[in-house]
Amino acid sequence: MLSKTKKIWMDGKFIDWDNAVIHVLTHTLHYGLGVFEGIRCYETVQGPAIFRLDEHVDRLFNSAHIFMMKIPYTKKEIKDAIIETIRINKIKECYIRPLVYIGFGAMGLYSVDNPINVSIAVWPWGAYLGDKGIRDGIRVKISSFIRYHVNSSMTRGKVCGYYINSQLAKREAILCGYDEALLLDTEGFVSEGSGENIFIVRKGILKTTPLTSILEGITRDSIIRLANDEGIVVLEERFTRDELYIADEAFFTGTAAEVTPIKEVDGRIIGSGKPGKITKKLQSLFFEIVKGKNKKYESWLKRI
Ligand code: PPE
Repeated sequence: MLSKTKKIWMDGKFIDWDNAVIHVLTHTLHYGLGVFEGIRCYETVQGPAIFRLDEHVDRLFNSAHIFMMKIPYTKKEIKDAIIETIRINKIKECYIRPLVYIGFGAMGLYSVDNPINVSIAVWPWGAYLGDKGIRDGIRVKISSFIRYHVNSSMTRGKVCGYYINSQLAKREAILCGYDEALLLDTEGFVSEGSGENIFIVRKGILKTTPLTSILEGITRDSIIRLANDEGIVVLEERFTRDELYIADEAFFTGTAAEVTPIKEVDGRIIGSGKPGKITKKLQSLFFEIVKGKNKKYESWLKRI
């Protein structure tokens, strides 16, 4: 169960956690059209810092744009509300969940006159795939469920309904004794995890899925930038599950999952079965940056 904080921002007002409720006929609850973000705020020696706030808020507005939802606030208002929500809850480190949803009004699929509501909640959230997962790596199963075709549910938007596919994949993977699922795209190439992007390393080259069948991950973007700065060659190129099986290293990236090494896929050990050299290098750089210990990437942190 998640730990409560004090207040949740709902349409411009701070509401006590236990009173942050909505009507059962809220449109999004029935039909899944809502957009959201997942952002992390880390504790640093100079106080809490939000990682890549601008990019997350840009993506929230892009998701809403794709699905023709008009957010009744400016980007600045949303950013200020996020910062205020962290301050009012007096929390040093947290996960931040802004949600834009279609409110109570008409039912049925044509809901253009319903209100667009916004909420922002924060709560403490540890390692998504476990501390042991971050340290030693996780076991992954290729899902029997396929990532949506880009023309059935567009993958650039971070949309509520998109996650029924992820939940089917995740449940299947856990039921089979694995830690996480990896989905293939409609053409059979590797796409992404239930809530993560994927990278592999082969012969010193870092490879990640191109953006056509995946969410445009902000952690993915950060890792590409770090790898470039470290002189590691990065290819955004499709690859198959057997290329993953014979990779030297593999890891997942995501706001919740951070940088999580993959040690096994479908019973095949990846590389040495331990987090590889490049994975460890990028992972430690990532944690150094988010925890405010690397001045070079200071512009990625919004200090509050
Ligand atoms: N792909 C998917 C499908 C996805 O949901 C996420 C984030 C990513 C890639 C990585 O994107 P980014 O966070 O920008 O690096 N998944 C969010 C939801 C997790 C949840 O269980 O809720 C997250 O990590 O916040």
